[in-house]
Amino acid sequence: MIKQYMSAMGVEESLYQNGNFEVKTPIDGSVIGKVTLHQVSDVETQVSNAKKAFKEWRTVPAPKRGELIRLLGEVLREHKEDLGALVSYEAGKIKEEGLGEVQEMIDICDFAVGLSRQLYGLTIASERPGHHMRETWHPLGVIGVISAFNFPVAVWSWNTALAIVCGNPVIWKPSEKTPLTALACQALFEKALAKFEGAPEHLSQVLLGEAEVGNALVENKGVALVSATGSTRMGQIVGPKVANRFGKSLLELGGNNAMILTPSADLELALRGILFSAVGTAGQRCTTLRRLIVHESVKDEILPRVKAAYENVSIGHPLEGNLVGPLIDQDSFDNMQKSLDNAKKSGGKVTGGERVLDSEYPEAYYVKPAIVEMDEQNDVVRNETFAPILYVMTYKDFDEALEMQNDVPQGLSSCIFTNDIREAEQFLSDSGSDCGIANVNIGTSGAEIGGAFGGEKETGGGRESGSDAWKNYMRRQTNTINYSTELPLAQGINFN
Ligand code: UN1
Repeated sequence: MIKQYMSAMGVEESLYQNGNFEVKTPIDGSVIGKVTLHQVSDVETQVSNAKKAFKEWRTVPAPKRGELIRLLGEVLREHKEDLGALVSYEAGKIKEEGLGEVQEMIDICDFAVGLSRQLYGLTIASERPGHHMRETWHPLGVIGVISAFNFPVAVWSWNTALAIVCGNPVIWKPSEKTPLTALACQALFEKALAKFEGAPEHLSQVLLGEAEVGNALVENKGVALVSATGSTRMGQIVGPKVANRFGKSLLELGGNNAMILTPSADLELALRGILFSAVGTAGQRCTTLRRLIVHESVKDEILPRVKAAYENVSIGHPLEGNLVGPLIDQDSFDNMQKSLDNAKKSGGKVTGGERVLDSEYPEAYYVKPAIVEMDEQNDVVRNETFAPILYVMTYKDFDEALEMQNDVPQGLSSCIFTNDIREAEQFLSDSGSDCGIANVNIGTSGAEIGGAFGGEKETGGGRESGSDAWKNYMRRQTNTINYSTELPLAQGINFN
């Protein structure tokens, strides 16, 4: 199976069959590939290759750079099914979500192509006669991308499509849990390159490895920007290391996303919003709905319906029409059980959460998504567990709900379901949700690529994907140009 997809995408067998690092599918725990990991010493080689590529690529006009990404978008359209299925095998996503992830890649390519003609700067009014001021944007340098298992291909594309049109080469260290999809993306990038003239070698490189290889990339002074997606713990290591060498970082870390469900809400809509956001991707999105803050008058109406919907959700092989696939591995399952135990100890009432299909798949971890009713938002709730656990808490007045929404260390995504315009606008106001993403009558997950994606506090502060996130991949320059025959000084200083 894997071979069929890999060869369709042009990945050489030697790259994923002869290595000594085993890649397992979360679907049944079997080995689906054997790759060779890079060594720490390979990092310097890749960085110096990338630096050479940078010198050439930055001189190619941006719209022409956009043409390469247009071709990448075409190749992705051609191989959407192959790559989508591979995402399912390697990350355990259901078919629809694997395809959806590839669609995000295609969308960001389209966005980046348009952007390649719109890397706009500013003209600024100068205070001096005969002077012009401008602000211009220039390619930044080597971009290091560190990505997580749960969006094994889209996160690479958000960074790479923008980095390339902005004039930069990319070195990508994917999660060690998902190296096959990374090799496939690299092969697809090379297919696009084959149709393009004038690109240097090593514009895109893949660096396979574990923490020490990632660390070498983070510490390498030749990497201008490190864009890292993963846990808050990882970000706490990466951020200070990059800052210490005055590099730039773009961090996309944990989320603890909430929905405020108000008395005026359309409950049918809310139910669907809860279901996709809380159990979709088996709770393994950084935008997964983890907290339901429901008005006390609505709880008894909505909760039985949520529980019934949870009972009906089909769990199983992600490519056989189910809605919930496996967790990524045993660690993930163990962490989920630990959080559920802690929740129980602190008074939580747990429904679901148990392992299922274990006789059919003894080496894989399928679970019933869990609902945990809590009396209060305690530290168990404040901690992000990357698994399908939805904590349910009630509120009395709206200010209390807002307070609870913001009273967690993370600040990625949030939403409110209401038909009351005052509540909706307050939620979106300066004193409302403190998250990078705040939605009305839409769940917390499944953001479109056109907006800036990311969040505040322990989420790391970075923004990638749409809006003006491209500015992360460029350096800003302020220019003052004197076209007069005088040399007036700013601030009216007389220096004669
Ligand atoms: C992630 O989980 O790392 O908004 C990214 C979403 C997707 C991206 C999630 N567009 O759910």
